[in-house]
Amino acid sequence: MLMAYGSPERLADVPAYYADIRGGRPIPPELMEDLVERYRRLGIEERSPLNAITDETRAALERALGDVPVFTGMKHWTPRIAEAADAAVATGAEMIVGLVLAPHYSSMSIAGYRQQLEVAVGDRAELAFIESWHDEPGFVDLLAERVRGTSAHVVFTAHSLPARILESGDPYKDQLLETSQLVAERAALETWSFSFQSESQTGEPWLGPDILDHLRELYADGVRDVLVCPVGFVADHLEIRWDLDHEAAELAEALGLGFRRIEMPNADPAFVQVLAGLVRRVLAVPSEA
Ligand code: FEC
Repeated sequence: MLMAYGSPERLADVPAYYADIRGGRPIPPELMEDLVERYRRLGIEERSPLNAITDETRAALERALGDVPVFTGMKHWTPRIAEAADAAVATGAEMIVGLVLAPHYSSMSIAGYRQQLEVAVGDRAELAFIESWHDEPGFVDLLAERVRGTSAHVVFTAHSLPARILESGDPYKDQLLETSQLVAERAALETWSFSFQSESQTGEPWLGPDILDHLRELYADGVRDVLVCPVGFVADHLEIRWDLDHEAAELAEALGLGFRRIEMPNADPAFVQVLAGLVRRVLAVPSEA
């Protein structure tokens, strides 16, 4: 079961999608309008590029695994995790491996995928859930390859979360810093830092620094060229194509700061091999290599 956040398939789906993310909490109309506008400006009218990427990754993973069927289940859109679990059980699966297309564990992210999958599978099959893969050597290598040799200051980023997660000892931030450190070491980077991105307006403090403040600080410290490596995401979606490629890039331009980001792993064969390795390990299927 390859799980992802999910994206509205059409512009008309955005209100229902946002309502799902909010889990029943009311949505101020201006936030709804703002979200619809962001999707519109990305050119999403009738088809979502994010969902297409997830499906491409699913198909490539299935090919890489040989005889193991792979289903996609979305946390906030269709096909839902529950529908995908039903489809997997219907094929007679006795064991389901849960893998999320997000490498770092948090009680506010991965735990939600796990809960949806556990409820959906019930006692119909055995469940093996991969909680995090933030230090997976192949993943670290793949990112290191994309930043190696740069003369720019590398900024690693990930989705922010409400700061209260730290009070309960949530490993999210530590895992993000560990991935960043591992990639920086593997690529022998001279200068790097970490910042969060994509904070939501929920009325409570979120983890920082936010990338926009961070870019201003870097510029004030004399940095003139930045390469962003979003370690907390693996695909081109709203948070990459709007928050980084539009918002952050626009600020950098206004500051006079050179700004680029790495290509996301998406369905890159090397990345699919990393995912296949994680699944094989759980299934104890020997690698073909
Ligand atoms: O491209 C797309 O259509 C979907 C992009 C997308 C990804 C994503 C990943 C993560 N989120 C995480 C946490 C939160 C929390 C809230 C929240 C809100 C939103 C909204 C949109 C959205 N997220 Fe997201 N997230 C994506 C999209 N996210 C749209 C609602 C509008 C907005 O705030 O901008 C706040 C919920 C609330 O209000 O109660 C918390 C985390 C990840 C990375 C892990 C993962 O991928 O699961 C953590 C991709």
